[in-house]
Amino acid sequence: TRRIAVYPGSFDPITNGHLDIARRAARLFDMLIIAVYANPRKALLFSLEERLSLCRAVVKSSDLPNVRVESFTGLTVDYVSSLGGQAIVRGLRSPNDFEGEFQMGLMNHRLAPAIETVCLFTNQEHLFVSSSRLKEVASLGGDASGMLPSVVVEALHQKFTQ
Ligand code: COD
Repeated sequence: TRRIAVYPGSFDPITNGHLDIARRAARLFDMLIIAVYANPRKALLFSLEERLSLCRAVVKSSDLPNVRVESFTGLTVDYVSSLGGQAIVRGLRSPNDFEGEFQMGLMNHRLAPAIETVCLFTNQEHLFVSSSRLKEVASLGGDASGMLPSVVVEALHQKFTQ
């Protein structure tokens, strides 16, 4: 059977940290879906359409033939089930991330015992890469290149000079 994993997130916007997790997870599964959550409980900078199109542009330029980008609403476990998927992929940077992922993973397992959460550790170079911090850096005119795909650097620049 084809092994399908879903990497869900806000991706507001996608960073090199996200991309690294996606690239590594894509090697573990037949298909990886980067799943952009439509309405996370966070203040968003980018619309759903913008977050999707940035993810798609990044995947397209990254030679990841078994990675697709989709959006979803509702429960992550329901979305994974609807695709016939087996796993949820998440990334861990810190004990703080672990706390949140642990709680979410246990809840998701309770809701859907057949779906496993697979957490990958961040690469050291992406340890302090986060969408929220990079939005702050970009909004204040800092240089975020090297931490973000160039198409995202450009999109942030557009947002903050509009
Ligand atoms: N290195 C490694 N991993 C990273 C890095 C980095 N530099 N940056 C981010 N990550 C990881 C994050 O730790 C996370 O695992 C993932 O990448 C995505 O991060 P975000 O911030 O874009 O996405 P989140 O955490 O806001 O996504 C939350 C969801 C949308 C997945 C969640 O709210 C959800 O599942 N919502 C649907 C409703 C639902 O099912 N709720 C019940 C859950 S129990």
